[in-house]
Amino acid sequence: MQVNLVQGDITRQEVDAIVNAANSSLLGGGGVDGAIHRKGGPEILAECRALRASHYGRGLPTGQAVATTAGKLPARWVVHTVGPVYSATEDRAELLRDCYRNALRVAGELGARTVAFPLISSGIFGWPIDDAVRQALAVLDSAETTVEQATLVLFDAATYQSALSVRGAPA
Ligand code: AR6
Repeated sequence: MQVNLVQGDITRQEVDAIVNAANSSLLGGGGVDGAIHRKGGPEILAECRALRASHYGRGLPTGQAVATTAGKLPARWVVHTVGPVYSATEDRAELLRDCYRNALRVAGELGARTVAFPLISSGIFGWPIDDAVRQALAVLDSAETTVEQATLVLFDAATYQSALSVRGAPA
């Protein structure tokens, strides 16, 4: 799979599926989650509510992933995943990598060829940027999948520059 880093807003990505850094409630929040629901419209929330009423009565567990429509967004699907809250005393990196693995698996099962990811857990959930990039690339760079292209979308210039340095690409 080809892995690209871009600076931008994930809601504008012209890809088959975008990944949402959601919370277990699946009912929206701030950050990228808020932006996706705001721009995607109420269809996404309606499907999230249906998921809560059926398979995910207790919410979506951390590290797992589930898809809905992307509503009015250019993408066809939103794959919701729940990153771990960063902890300085407990290593939760495996759960963070699970988010990328499971979101990619769900996207592949849907038939998505192109998938955009935000830098999961690196905002409200407090994961240090450089390590968040390392965990994302550890999964994406070695993934065995039918997805052909993954784009890691970094929201601001500083995060994008950090991601380029972590990858060792010229800035
Ligand atoms: N496009 C791309 N990246 C974005 C966008 C955007 N439109 N907006 C923010 N980011 P966060 P988390 C970046 O906080 O840390 C929500 O309330 C942001 O700069 O969205 O996993 C959920 O409901 C950061 O680098 O997600 C959960 O409760 C990255 O996306 C909680 O926040 C992730 O930041 C999840 O926290």
